[in-house]
Amino acid sequence: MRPLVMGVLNVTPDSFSDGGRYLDPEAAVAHGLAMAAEGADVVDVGGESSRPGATPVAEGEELRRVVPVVRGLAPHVRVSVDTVKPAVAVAAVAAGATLLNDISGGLWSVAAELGVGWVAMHMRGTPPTMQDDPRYDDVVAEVHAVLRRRAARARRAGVGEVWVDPGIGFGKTDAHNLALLRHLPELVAGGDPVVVGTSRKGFLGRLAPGPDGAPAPVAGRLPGSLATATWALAAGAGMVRVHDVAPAVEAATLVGTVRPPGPSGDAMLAGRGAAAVGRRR
Ligand code: HH2
Repeated sequence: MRPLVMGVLNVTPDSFSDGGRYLDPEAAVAHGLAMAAEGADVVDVGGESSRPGATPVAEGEELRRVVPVVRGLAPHVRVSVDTVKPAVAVAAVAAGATLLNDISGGLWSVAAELGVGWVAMHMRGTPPTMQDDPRYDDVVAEVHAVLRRRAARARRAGVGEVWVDPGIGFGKTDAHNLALLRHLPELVAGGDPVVVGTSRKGFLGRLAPGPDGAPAPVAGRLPGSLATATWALAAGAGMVRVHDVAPAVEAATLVGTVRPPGPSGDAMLAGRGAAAVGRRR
């Protein structure tokens, strides 16, 4: 069984890489279906950008963006909703979403009440200011401890499918991101299936600049996105969140073939994460 791929679908005017492209619900649904056809196991629909410095979106506007797109996609592919607002989570689940992708890491009781899966992502601060000098004594230990605590709390609350995500780029310097990627095997060893999202993020451009020394622009970050997704999968992550689905599916297929079964690999997805797999198309 190969690890899973979550395709990103931002129904926003201002997301850092695909902002403005899928504001029209028809265009958004068409892109979601195209990602499903490329092999995405989950399409992650978001109506509020969380890029550094992003301005929060009003609840009514986020509902207006997200709900019709979830409704259009849910009969065809598993849909997650990328939101921190309980009302948006409730409406998206009513429209067919079965997974809450929660960058705040605080919606476990909502997931429990709705009877859906939950992705607990780690974020320090909030998007408007999270990149203003983030500091940790030991970023790996602190992030892993927070995620383990939240996952345990969610399971106690009755959430049957819990994923943890170190939140690359969310209140983290480039060095923090690298440390979290380097130490992914320890997070995997904790036993909760792990999601990782590096796709097209700014640190890739800074760490692997072009021949002229300039940071790679968003459009030039596919190699870095694939390299880090492959790294994460090889380290045992159960799912990667990506914009470019087709190459990620190919990478996931190859890693799934090479990688021995591990805590967040085949055995995990066949066990505790079975709900995720069972609800795939
Ligand atoms: N990253 C982004 C948004 N949601 N969810 C999880 N679980 N993990 C991530 O790393 C993650 C996430 C940011 O990327 P994107 O959605 O492309 O951009 P924007 O926030 O500008 O809409």
